[in-house]
Amino acid sequence: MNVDNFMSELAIRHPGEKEYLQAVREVLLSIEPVYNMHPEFEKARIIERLVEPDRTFIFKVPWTDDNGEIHVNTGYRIQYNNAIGPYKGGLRFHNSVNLSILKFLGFEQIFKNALTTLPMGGGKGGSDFSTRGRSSAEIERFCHSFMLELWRNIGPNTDVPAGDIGVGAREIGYLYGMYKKLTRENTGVLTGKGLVYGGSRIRPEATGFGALYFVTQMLETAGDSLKGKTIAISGFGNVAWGAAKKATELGAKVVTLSGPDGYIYDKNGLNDEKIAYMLELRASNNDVVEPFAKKFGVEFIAGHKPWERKVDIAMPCATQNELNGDDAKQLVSNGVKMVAEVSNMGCTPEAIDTFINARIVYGPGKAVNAGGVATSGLEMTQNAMHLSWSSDEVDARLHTIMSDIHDQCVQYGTESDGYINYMKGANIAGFMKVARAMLEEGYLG
Ligand code: 2IT
Repeated sequence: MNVDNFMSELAIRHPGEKEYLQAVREVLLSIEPVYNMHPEFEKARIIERLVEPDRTFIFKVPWTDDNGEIHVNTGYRIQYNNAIGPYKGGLRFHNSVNLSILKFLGFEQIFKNALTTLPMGGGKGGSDFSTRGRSSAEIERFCHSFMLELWRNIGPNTDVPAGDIGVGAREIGYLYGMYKKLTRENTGVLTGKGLVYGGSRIRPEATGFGALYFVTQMLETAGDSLKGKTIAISGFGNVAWGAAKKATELGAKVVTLSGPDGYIYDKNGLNDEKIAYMLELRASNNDVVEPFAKKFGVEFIAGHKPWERKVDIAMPCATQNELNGDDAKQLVSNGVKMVAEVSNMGCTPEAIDTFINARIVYGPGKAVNAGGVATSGLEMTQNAMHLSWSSDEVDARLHTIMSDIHDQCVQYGTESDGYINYMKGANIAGFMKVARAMLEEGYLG
């Protein structure tokens, strides 16, 4: 395989799908040497089969607002690859959603899920519907309409959706209610459910907590520790909340949060009260972070990103391509020690190159944020066994999984100078598992 040639052909087949092409290119560049050492992969056309989703559902989602006006959005579910388990991945409700973004997310999800050690394939879905400014009743009607189409294509052993940006416990509840109504089944077909109807303990915290367990391991491997480190976090949603909570608990100082409107800088670091307020702010459906600065009298820098601050660790927790090449240069010149991507594809290729060339430890999203989907996998296990585990039990399993992912990155990503290229490690480890399963299952697998 030659990556450039392959990518040129793929770009012709899928014109304009820039996020999708970006995600595929990153993985192919990492795995190229390994791939070319295994002629059986080339012969089985593993790459050609991997980059195309098994199938994609695109459907109309009509709904009515509180004034009785009719709106129409587009709904999607991409069943990408089920070589190692049922399709698994979140639903994103945001006005930026399009096919390219969901394909990039679904593609990433294949490798991420493989890294978790649990039997889960890759999928993703969502809609260009935004919950911003919408009442709960409107969101409920939208979710019902979305599920009226989706339900035929999912199932606890075929495809198990969860949340992502814009889809939290409230949306999962409405979606689950409708699924149950239509199928007359209560089989836990979604994850991220409320605790009282089959959700798992620690699932809301899992992405952020898992990220911090991973960061702790990266630091320990580099002979360092989290205590006293300053951290820049972007976003202020569920993922940023979990990360801020665990980072603070482990003795680090979180000094920033951000929204589409700018970022807040809190030189003293967040405390429990401020972290708890993040949930309230998110639940207000406002999508802006400035009220946080107003409430606590901290600095707000409109229209800027947190990456201009001098910190030890940068943790993008918002969305794709939120940290670009210039941001990376700024962080490096300010002496950043580590970058842990918690959002999916949070760093642009230029940013990643900048970190790796400067030999700064960079943890890619598909490893760092895998605790979220891993805990979804644990929710599936509990549902299948008709029981629920304690927080300690789930947290212990999450610890073990994150540490296993870290080991896989070290195994496949350690370079000759001793630098651990976590991106390469995660891509190769995830790919090898899926590729082997596809080989064993034959060309339709
Ligand atoms: O990007 C992700 O891994 C998620 N949004 C979570 C997916 C899941 O199935 O829990």
